[in-house]
Amino acid sequence: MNVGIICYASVGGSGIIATELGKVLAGRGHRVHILSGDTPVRLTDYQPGLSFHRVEAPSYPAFREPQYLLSLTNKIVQVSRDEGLDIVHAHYAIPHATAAYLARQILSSVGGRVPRVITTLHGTDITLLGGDPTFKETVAFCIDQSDGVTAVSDGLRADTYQHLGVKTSIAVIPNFIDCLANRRRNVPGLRAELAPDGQAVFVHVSNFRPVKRAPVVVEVFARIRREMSAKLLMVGDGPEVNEAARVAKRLQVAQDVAFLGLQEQVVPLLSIADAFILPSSQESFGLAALEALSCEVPVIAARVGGLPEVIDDGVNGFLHAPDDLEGMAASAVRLAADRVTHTRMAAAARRTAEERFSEARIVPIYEAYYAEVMRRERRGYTAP
Ligand code: GMT
Repeated sequence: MNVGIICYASVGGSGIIATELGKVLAGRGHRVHILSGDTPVRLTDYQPGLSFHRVEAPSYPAFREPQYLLSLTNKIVQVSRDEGLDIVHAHYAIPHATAAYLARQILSSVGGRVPRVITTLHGTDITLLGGDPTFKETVAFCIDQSDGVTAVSDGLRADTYQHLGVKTSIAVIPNFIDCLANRRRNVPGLRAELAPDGQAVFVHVSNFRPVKRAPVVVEVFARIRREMSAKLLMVGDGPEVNEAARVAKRLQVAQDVAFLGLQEQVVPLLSIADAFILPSSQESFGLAALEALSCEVPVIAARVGGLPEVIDDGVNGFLHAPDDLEGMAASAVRLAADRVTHTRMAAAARRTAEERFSEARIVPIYEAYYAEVMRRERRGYTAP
C-alpha cells in the first residue's frame, strides 16, 4: 500500500509510534510518506520505501499565528496527488484529523484518486484538548468523518465516546515496541557512575508536562529516601522540570536526584533502573512505561486511563490511586529491597512487552486494519 503518515516531530509518544510504524511498514514492502513540520526524532536513517515531506507554515505579517492546519492540508493534497496515496493516516487528532478530512474533501471535489483517512487517537488529543469547548465540535466531527479510527487503549476509546460523543466505531490497536532494540543491556560502568555506593536506582522519563506530575515523582522519591539509600534519574525536558528541581531542594533530596535532560538513548539508563515511576494524572497508554517493561524495569504508576491495560498490578509493576504517594513509595522500596520479587516482576515485565506489545504482533494488526478500511464504503464528500 501507499501510505501517508502525519505526525508531530517533537519528542512524544504519538510521533514515535507514527514514525516507528512508518519504518516497519516500509520494511514490509509498503511505500510510506511521513508528513511532519520537522524531521521526526526517530527518523534517523535512510530506508528504502520511506520518504519525508516537510510541512512548512510560513509566517506573514497579517497572521499572528502560523497557519499549520492550512499548510498541512495543502501538503496532504499535493503528496496524495503526486504519490497516489491509498491511505492518509493521521496520528493525533488535533489538528491532523481535520487536515486529513479537508484534504480528502478537496481531492474528492476534483475527481481522481482519493485516499482513505484513518485517524489514530493518542491521548491528550482527546482527554485534555479534544473535549475542550474551544475544539470539541470540530474534533468530534473530523473523527466521525474519518474512514477508520483507532485508539491506543480501551480506556482512550471509552474516553472518546464519553467526552466527545463521537458515533463512529473505534478500533483499539495498542502501541508497540521493538523488543530487540529495547532490551536490558549490561552497563556496569554507568550504574557505578550514577549510583556509586550501590544505591537503588529509580527512573522517570517524560516530557515533563503537568499531566506527568514530575514534581510528584520527586515527592514519591523523598518518601523512598526516608527508607533507603537511593538515586532518582529524571530523564527528559519540559514545562515542569524546574518545579521538580525546586521540590527536590525543598524536600532535601536534591543531591540524590539527577536531571539528565533529553536523552536520545534511554535504554542504557533504563538498564540500570530498579523501577520506573509514573504517577500521571492521565495516561492513555504510557509508551514510556512500555519501554521500561521491555528493559525489564517494573513500573510503579497511577491507576488512570490506559495504564492498567499495560501494567498488571503485582505482576509487572504496581498500580496505585493517583494521590497514594505513600503506597507508590512503599512499592518502590519493596521492589528495590526484595530481590526475589524484583526478579519475578522484571521477567514478567519483559514478557508483557514481548507477548502483548511487540512490533511483530501489533504492526500486522495495523496492516489488516488498513486493508479493512480500503474495502469499506467511502465517507465524506459527495459531488453535487
Ligand atoms: O504524553 C503527551 O503529553 C502527549 C502524547 C503524545 O503525543 O506523545 O502522549 C500520548 O500518546 C502516547 C502514544 O500513544 C501515549 O503513550 C501517552 O500515554 C499519551 N499521553 C497521555 O495520555 C497523557
